[in-house]
Amino acid sequence: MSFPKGFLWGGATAANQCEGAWNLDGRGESVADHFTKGDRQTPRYFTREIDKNKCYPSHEAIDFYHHYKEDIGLFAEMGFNIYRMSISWSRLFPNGDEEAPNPQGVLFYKKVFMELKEKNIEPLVTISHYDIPYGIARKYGGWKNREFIDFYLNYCKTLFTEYRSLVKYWLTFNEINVLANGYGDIMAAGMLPKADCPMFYTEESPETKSNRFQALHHQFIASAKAVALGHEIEPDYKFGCMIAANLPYGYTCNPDDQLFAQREFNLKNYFCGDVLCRGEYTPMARRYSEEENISIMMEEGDGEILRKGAVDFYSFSYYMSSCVSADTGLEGSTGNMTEGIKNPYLETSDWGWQIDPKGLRYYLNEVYGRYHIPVMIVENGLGADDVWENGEICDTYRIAYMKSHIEQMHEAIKDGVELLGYTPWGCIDLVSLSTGEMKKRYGFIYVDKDNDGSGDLKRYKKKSFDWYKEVIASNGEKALGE
Ligand code: BGP
Repeated sequence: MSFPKGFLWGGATAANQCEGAWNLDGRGESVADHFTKGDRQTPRYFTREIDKNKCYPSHEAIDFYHHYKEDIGLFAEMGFNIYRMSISWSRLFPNGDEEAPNPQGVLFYKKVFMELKEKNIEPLVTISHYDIPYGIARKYGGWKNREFIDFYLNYCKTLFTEYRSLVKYWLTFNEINVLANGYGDIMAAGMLPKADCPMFYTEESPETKSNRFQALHHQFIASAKAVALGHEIEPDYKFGCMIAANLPYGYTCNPDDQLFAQREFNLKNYFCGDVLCRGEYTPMARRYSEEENISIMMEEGDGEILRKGAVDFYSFSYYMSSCVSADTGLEGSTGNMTEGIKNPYLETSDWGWQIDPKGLRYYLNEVYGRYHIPVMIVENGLGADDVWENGEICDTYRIAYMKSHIEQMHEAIKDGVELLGYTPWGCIDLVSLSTGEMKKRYGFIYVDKDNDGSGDLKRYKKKSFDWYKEVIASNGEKALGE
């Protein structure tokens, strides 16, 4: 009944959403430090200058920088054997284009990795999680500039050599496909607008679209080169791509809806997956680029670089599914940087994301069926407004969400999927990416900090903490029973 021996159970965070200490010990500004707080109704804003009258959640976040020992202690208490975290690039390279890293930054992550090692927790490190040094974004125009590849590789070289004996699993770019899916010019590509504007604002023109795909191409090359470099430095390193799972169901059995869904699935997952896992742009990607008038400048030799830098495993974030239809007049729904049509069979979270555990099994089968390489779920979870009642947070809704997803993971394993591990998102409460709030919580661990910035950052265990601990101790069995 349980999961395969050695299954990796843990949790996931990202530096800009948990670390804080944004200007300490030589760290430079990151693009993420320029996003203000929003909420479900109010978008986050990007401001070119830091405005003292505005709130920027990444500046303090949950102050993991000063609480890492305590937090890792709590992860160890739950029994984690893996912890997904990211490195703040500008903590190591304050502007991004320095030759040598900031020694205090190098030391900080060394201490974090040592702490994990002592607790027998394997780090899974995202090299770039929406966290680009502001200096190079401003000076070189972001990832559409090919020079970014060298800055990134210099950063990777530092990571791969400094932490050689401490890290084995690496992810090159978080949710790399957001660029292909029309999001993240500022956040994921560091292409800064001339004036302050909402974080997800994209002034769409043939030029901005081409810039986005150009930036994506450079990230593909950077990823492939990083994989090759990493394998050269340490053959035991394992690299994964990281894709935001996008699961669009055709709304009806009208063949037009089904074709639409298939095309969406391909473009939103396999466009990037094929380049990263197979080292090639598939014909479907080429047709799309032609139809959409997207021009991507490639250099001679790029094809070979991509082929030599294929990843070792496929990892993804999964929160929900959506529906699509050729009929445009249907009621819409929102989600993790995706839009679609409301599915009448599914419930939604308080933030409107459609909860679909069976979709996770479907997705696992799809991607494993295509690539035949091991798979890892590196984000999943329920963002909810947790409330204290009688001195505790009784998050049974989170337990139900996780249980239903773990059950479907187990089914997928029985289907034959080689699933390596599971690191649910925001294992400790942290800043929400899309809204910048603290109110949208994912954790097993509650952090005393509110939307208005009040709170003493004290950590508390929620009911889900003990439940997940039992899940891990039983290698999953606890989640499979009644
Ligand atoms: C993913 C990001 C994460 C994370 C998560 C949840 O897209 O990789 O950084 O935040 O979504 O999203 P949110 O924080 O908006 O609820």
